[in-house]
Order: sequence, then C-alpha cells, then structure tokens
Amino acid sequence: MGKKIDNKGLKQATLCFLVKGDPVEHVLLGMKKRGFGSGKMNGFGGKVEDGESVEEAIIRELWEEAGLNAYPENIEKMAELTFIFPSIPEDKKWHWDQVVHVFLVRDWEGEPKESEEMKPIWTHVKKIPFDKMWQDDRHWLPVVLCNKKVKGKFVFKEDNEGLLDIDMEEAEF
Ligand code: 8DG
Repeated sequence: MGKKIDNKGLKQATLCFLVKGDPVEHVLLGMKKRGFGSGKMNGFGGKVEDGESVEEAIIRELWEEAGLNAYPENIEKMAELTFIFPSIPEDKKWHWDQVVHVFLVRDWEGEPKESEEMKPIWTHVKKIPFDKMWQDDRHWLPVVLCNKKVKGKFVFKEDNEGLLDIDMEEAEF
C-alpha cells in the first residue's frame, strides 16, 4: 500500500457508471458485447482518442455506447486505475496495460439504449454481479459508489483474470 503509482507511457481509457440516488441506490451496468472485456458486465467507456481530454472521451463513449448525453458538470472523476498484465507479450501489451479514468455520472439526458457494444441494465448496488465482472472491480467499485476517490494499481496473474497484486490509496482529483 502507498507505493507511488507510475502511469507514464500507458494507454489511457475511460469508464463511467451512471448512478441514481444519494447515497447511490442503482447503478447502470452493461453486458459488453464486443471488444476488450467482452462477456463481462461493466460500466461504459473506452480508449481516449488523440487530442481528447478524458472528460471529452467519456462523454463521447456514453453517446456511442448508450445513446445518452452527459455534460461536464454532471460527471465526476472518482478513480484512476492502472492495470498491468505481466504475462502478455511485449508487442501486445499496448492493448492490455492501461490507465483507466473512472467517473460517476449523476445526471444525463435520454434513456440508456442497447448498442452494438453494450446492453444496459439498471442494477441495485447490493446486487452488483461481481462474479461476472473484472476481478479488480470488487476492490474499488464499492468504495467509489460510497463517494470516495481512489488511485489503484492491479497486477494480473498469468491467466490474465486473477489478481497477483493490489495497491490502492485514497486520492484527490
Ligand atoms: P473502444 O473501441 O470502445 O475504445 O475499445 P474497447 O474494445 O471497448 O476496449 P478499450 O478501449 O480498451 O476499453 C476497455 C474498457 O474496459 C474501458 O472502458 C476500460 C474498461 N476496463 C479495462 N479494465 C477494466 C477492469 O479491470 N475493470 C473494469 N471495470 N473496467 C475495465 O480496460
């Protein structure tokens, strides 16, 4: 715990969770139908494109993946997570090792629509299906849904599913 987390040179991606209630009661998850992490339940997001800020990227992804309009004043960065896959060969690492900027979205326009990438499902916070999600999620998502900000680094085992090492600390953004 508390080691400095070095994100230099890694691919940047975004992830967001629409939430209802204060404290949060429901969170919008989706079944990822294609791409990285397909078959898993997750929030909405994807790669940050060249010339885009992480906030611009998440607003674009929400539109592309769920048909929703969100505005900068309604999104809050809650986590910065570094994922490392030591068993992935060097030439493929660019696709796997990355920094993911996680946001909560508290207000938006429109109703979530199914897209080619995601099938949205409103889920009670007490019924989040962690067994169908990335294995790191159970460590940081409950914290974020309680409105706490975190930085984390997760190193994956040889199977690229289980966790070898976890480092999490409180953060301010
Ligand atoms: P794109 O076209 O949408 O940009 O690409 P993609 O195929 O969806 O893949 P990506 O850009 O690499 O995005 C992966 C998404 O999955 C992104 O929203 C970040 C998220 N993600 C990880 N690792 C983990 C994780 O361990 N837990 C959770 N909850 N999400 C993760 O990349």
